[in-house]
Amino acid sequence: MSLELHFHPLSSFSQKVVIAFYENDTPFTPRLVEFGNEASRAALLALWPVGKIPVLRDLARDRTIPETSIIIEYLAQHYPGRTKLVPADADLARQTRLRDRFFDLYVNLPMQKSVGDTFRPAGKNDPQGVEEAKAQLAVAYGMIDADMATNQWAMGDPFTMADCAAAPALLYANVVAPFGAGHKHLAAYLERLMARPSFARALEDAKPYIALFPMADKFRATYSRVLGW
Ligand SMILES: N[C@@H](CCC(=O)N[C@@H](CS)C(=O)NCC(=O)O)C(=O)O
Repeated sequence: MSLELHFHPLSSFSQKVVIAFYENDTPFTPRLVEFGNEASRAALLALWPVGKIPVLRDLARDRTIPETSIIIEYLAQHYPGRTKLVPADADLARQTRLRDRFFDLYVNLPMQKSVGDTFRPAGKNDPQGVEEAKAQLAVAYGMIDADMATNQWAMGDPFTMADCAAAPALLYANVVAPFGAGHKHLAAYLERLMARPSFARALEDAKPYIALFPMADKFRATYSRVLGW
């Protein structure tokens, strides 16, 4: 198989790319990255010294492609399928990229900041940083809720790269900082995302690893009705 994805099924940015693969039934060989395993980490760093997952290897073209948005653009260009993850129209493509960046920068990263803080050694926590991250999430929630009052997906009708970015970011963000009763359009959007077969399949892949998530109990309590975990 030409495509190898170095990733972890629990990682939000990995799920973003896995959704893109599953949308178009694009075959790939999964390569599990385990940050706690020195050999696994060294193999990742040899591919991409920044050390972030996921990273795509395209053996047919001998290319290494890091960064989720770039990976999805690469798939859309070289392995297109029925779901047009990046619209052909230049204007719509730019709007898709804006929304994709929005979910990465203003939902996924502040969510990660809050989760990452729980891994810090005692005395090294960053409560102010976490507070700022949660304030950022609150702003993003309000903006997404307003958009989703009239939209099915981030770009309206078509499911795009922006929805791939939104799904895992919102899934975990809702555990870290629950949406609350005032964001019913946002909550309905996450429900639609979770019902989307590509994301449902990515979540099944993540299920065996959920105990590794530091807020696993809260995750199960939040989603037991929908996921049945
Ligand atoms: N901008 C990157 C972010 C990737 C990212 O933050 N991945 C996380 C996992 S969800 C990671 O590798 N964290 C490990 C670390 O920071 O050491 C992308 O879009 O690919």
